[in-house]
Amino acid sequence: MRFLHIGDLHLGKVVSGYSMLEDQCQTLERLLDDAEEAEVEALVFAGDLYDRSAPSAEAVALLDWLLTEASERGFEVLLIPGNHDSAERVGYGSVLLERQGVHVAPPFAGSMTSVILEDAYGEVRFWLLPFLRPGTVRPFFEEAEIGSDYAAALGAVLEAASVDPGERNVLVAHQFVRAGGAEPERSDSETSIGGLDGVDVSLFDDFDYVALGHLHRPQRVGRGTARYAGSLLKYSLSEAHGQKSAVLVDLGPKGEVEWSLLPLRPPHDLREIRGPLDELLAEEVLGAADREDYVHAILTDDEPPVDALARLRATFPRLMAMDVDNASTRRIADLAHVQVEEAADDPLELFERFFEEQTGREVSSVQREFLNEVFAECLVDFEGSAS
Ligand SMILES: [Mn+2]
Repeated sequence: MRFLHIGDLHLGKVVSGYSMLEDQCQTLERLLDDAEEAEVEALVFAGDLYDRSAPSAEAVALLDWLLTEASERGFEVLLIPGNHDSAERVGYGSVLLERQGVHVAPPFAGSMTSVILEDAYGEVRFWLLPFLRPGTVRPFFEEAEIGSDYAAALGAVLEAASVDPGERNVLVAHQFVRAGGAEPERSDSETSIGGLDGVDVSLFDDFDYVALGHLHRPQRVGRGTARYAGSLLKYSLSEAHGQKSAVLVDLGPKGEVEWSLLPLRPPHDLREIRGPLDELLAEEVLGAADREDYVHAILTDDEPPVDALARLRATFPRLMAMDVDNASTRRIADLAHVQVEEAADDPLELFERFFEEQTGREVSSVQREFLNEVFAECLVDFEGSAS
């Protein structure tokens, strides 16, 4: 059986003020085409379908379209709610959807549900685990010592499910999973803190494949058959350098699992450009890539022109952010580590030293005159309020 494992959709997400809805829609449509082409039987969505637990009307309409389209194209669809979703809202109409081959994990009510699909080798059991917190699990396992321990909570749920390791089993889950002591690679668009909520992948040894959602960078967790598919799009500047993908999984007879990455094809990339402004805006540079992309511009000019932001915006309609990285900003970053060796009695002198550290220049006489005035005013205010 061949299925496609897809990670965090976050439908309705807004990044740096830009709604991602249109890009999400187009990327999903291309993904459905690719899935058809690859003769995939089932689509597995591993949670965070929406970006918010109370999603916008447009986001709901997009998921509605996705499920309808997937079902009409003949795919079996499996989905679970993630930590961004409301399990109840995602579960709306799920009994009716089931009849159309759309299998939604219901809100947790004490046990893990499963769906059986069949292929030439027999049955494959897909276990659908909604995102779980210890507090959600505790009331159903009063004998177990769960407390606030994620591993204990998941362990209790898995044990109660009595997974038959002789069968073919696939787990769909949305948790923070690590392998041994190794920390997975994180992205800025994730909201999990990834401390106490981490569980070890060895908890899932009975499953032939583990389809994970939660972390936004595509990656394996220990073994190659336990994976985060990664998010549908790049949802933060920290993801500019990666490539998003879905995982094409082939289940053979028990014990035989193969996988490969299917790159996602968003209409606009999110990328980082770095250099002096004039270079970034040079025709030959602009001609080499799509200026409709989401762009994070990092200027390295010693003194960026005052109209830099306006010129970037005029060239890149989807400019996400502009930052400056030059000797002066690095010095500021370094200042955090500089110890003040001796405190100056005179605040003006202290400021002049700070100014020099930052800019590499001495305060000019005109600047000193201005500073004198400002300091005189401030110190009066300060001494006035102190009394
Ligand atoms: Mn997520």
